[in-house]
Amino acid sequence: MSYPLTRDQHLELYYFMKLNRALDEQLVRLFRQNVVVGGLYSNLGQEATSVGTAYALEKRDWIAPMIRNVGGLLVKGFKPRDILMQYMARKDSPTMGKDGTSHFGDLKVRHVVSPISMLGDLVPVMTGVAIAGRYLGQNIVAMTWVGDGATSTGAFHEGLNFAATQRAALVLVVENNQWAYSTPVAKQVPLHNLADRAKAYGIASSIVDGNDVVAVYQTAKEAVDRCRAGNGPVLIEAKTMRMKGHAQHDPAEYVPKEMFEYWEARDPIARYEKYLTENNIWDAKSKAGLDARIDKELKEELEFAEKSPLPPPDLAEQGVYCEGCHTVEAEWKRSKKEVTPPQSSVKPEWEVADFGGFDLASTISSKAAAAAGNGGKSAASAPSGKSMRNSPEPKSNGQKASLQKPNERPEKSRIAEAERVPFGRGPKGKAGRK
Ligand SMILES: Cc1ncc(C[n+]2csc(CCOP(=O)(O)OP(=O)(O)O)c2C)c(N)n1
Ligand SMILES: [Mg+2]
Repeated sequence: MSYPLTRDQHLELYYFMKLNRALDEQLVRLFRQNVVVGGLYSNLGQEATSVGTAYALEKRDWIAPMIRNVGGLLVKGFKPRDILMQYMARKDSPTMGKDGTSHFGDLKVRHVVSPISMLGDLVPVMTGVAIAGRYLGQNIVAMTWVGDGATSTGAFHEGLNFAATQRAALVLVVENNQWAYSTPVAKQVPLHNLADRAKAYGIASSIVDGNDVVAVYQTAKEAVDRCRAGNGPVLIEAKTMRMKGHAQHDPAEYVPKEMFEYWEARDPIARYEKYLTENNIWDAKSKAGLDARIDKELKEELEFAEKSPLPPPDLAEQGVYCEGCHTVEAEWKRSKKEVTPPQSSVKPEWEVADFGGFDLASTISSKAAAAAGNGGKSAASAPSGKSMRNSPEPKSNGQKASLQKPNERPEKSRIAEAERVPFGRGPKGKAGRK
């Protein structure tokens, strides 16, 4: 599916990517001047992934960024001053100087959940955000990003399984930037495409060229729309490259020189500039105008950040615990009656798709099995009692790939006449009913 972008939107994508990079470079200068208080993690080379995915969201939607998603923060409405002051631990920063890196969010206005440093933990958290939004009738989509390394954590897998089971409106962007600290992907995942992780959870997935901002946006928009329509989570693998070391302390000497050269030739901003020129979306004058605007804005933002003082010592003991400093209230977008009894009441006995046996005919009446289209035969008919699943490798040419649809769910009709079995949740006396 194609989602046309207007000229203004095209230029806005450029603005955010270029601002992301300029801010990155500014932060490096500040780090070297020793005014950045914590660690600094470069976004260089990943601007298209971060900006293009977040750009597919609406104002009501939620994000949870990680260290390389400053682009997403800018798209969601944070100003460079917020990010600068945060890294400089200034009093006027979003955390009032209490955190020296990226741990800040905005639950009220911009719908940004603060990053969690434990890799993968945002997957279950954002699944919860998506489910809460559905419960409250908000029709929101939740998006978060994980690195290639983070896809090997337990929380990633638990979270994704939970999201899939709940059919949560979660867009999970796997930023495959080829490295987790000094570990290349092939040394920690036995898969070529990380999008294949989705297969284990029966959810849709896509692979996209993460350095092509238009392709990233198109892929993300399709995923966001799919989620909003209630079709369950989508995993997007964006193939990109971390163009610096893990953080400022790391010169990335373990990365082959040729690999940097390969990705340098695919720089997302240089590529997009060429695209804008070749498609007559801008000319030299409009480019110069945008660059000058970014330059001016960043200077003003830096000036503001530098004027902000360091926090006074007594602030350290304030705001540690909430003592009524803010209210936590659900934003209901539908009548509570819909989710409280009697409307919300469900049958006290679960419906099951099948009984889970190897031989379907043993658990589903032959009439129901015939309705499922196998003429009453067992679905698993290998003579040896073994079955084999075909799982073809998804093709990727590095461009936006079409969405891989999840496995089909079992048809309800297949269980229409199946006998009920004890389930442990039925009302007294009914459990075990035939
Ligand atoms: C659960 C957990 N294990 C280990 C770490 C330490 N750690 C921080 S960043 C990082 C590498 C992350 O690599 P990746 O997920 O690919 O993200 P990238 O840095 O490439 O964006 C590690 C191992 C952590 N924060 N959390
Ligand atoms: Mg990585």
